[in-house]
Amino acid sequence: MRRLSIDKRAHVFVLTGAGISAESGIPTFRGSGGLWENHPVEQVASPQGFIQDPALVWRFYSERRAAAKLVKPNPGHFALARLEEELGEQFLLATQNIDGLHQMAGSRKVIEMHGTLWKSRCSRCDRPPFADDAIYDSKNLPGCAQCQSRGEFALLRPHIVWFGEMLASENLDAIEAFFERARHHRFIFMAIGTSGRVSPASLLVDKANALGADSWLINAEEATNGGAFENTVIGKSGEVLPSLLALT
Ligand code: BJW
Repeated sequence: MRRLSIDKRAHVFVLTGAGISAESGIPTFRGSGGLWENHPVEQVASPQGFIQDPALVWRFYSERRAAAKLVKPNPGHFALARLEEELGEQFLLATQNIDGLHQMAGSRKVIEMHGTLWKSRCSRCDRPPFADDAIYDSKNLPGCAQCQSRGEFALLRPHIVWFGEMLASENLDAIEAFFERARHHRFIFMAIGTSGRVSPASLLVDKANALGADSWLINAEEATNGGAFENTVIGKSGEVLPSLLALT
């Protein structure tokens, strides 16, 4: 296997997925014991699922809020925060995770592609998303105060990107702008702890390759889009990243 060498001139883009938080105790989606086992994905992570059974969806995300409050970042999260400190604007982290562990480890600029567990928004009006870590009882689902003030009723929903929903365009634009800058330098693309099954995140490697990036996959097993990477390191991110990401 080739050695990864990151020097001060490199531009590094990192995409993370559920696997990076596995060693912190958060189950992945598609592994054994994965989050979807008790709930079919479309029941809890789609707009249709929310319309059909908002209580089930809020129970699912409330349980995840409660569990995420108890966990801490692991050495993989810390290694990425250190690399950002060293590379500054030459580094960008985009995560599919909603747990906030990268920020807790010290990462400053984090693109949360699939939203965050720690905000809610109205399912109907244009009130901006707001901080919310409440655990909701299924008999007492949260309503929107802004709609209520107009004499209307609408449920709050988690500020999460569900299946079939568009990702925020400002996030995709920020990734594209970084790629555009990085292509003129030594460009390293890394995907860490992600099965490569969910688009558009899974397609970023193809874009990066087309712009001349050196692409690396760091995962506990081969990924669905694994063939797109020039280099693969099979292992646990918390064990692999601290030495792999050390500057040369
Ligand atoms: C370790 C490790 C350790 C373990 N160290 N590694 C047909 C109909 C409708 C839509 C589509 C369709 N076909 C395709 C689509 C598009 C769809 C999609 O991709 N679907 C596929 C499932 C087929 N995507 C979307 O809908 C997206 N929007 C979109 O495309 O808009 C345009 C559009 C609209 C309408 C139609 C078509 C296009 C939105 C995607 C939103 C994803 N949301 C979720 C849930 C919400 C967040 C939450 O509740 O947490 O996000 S799905 C779920 O998967 C979650 C994750 O972020 C995401 C990715 O999963 P991830 O992170 O890769 O986790 P795992 O578990 O899959 O993998 C973990 C890996 O880690 C494993 O490989 C382990 O081996 C490894 N690992 N321990 C290193 N210690």
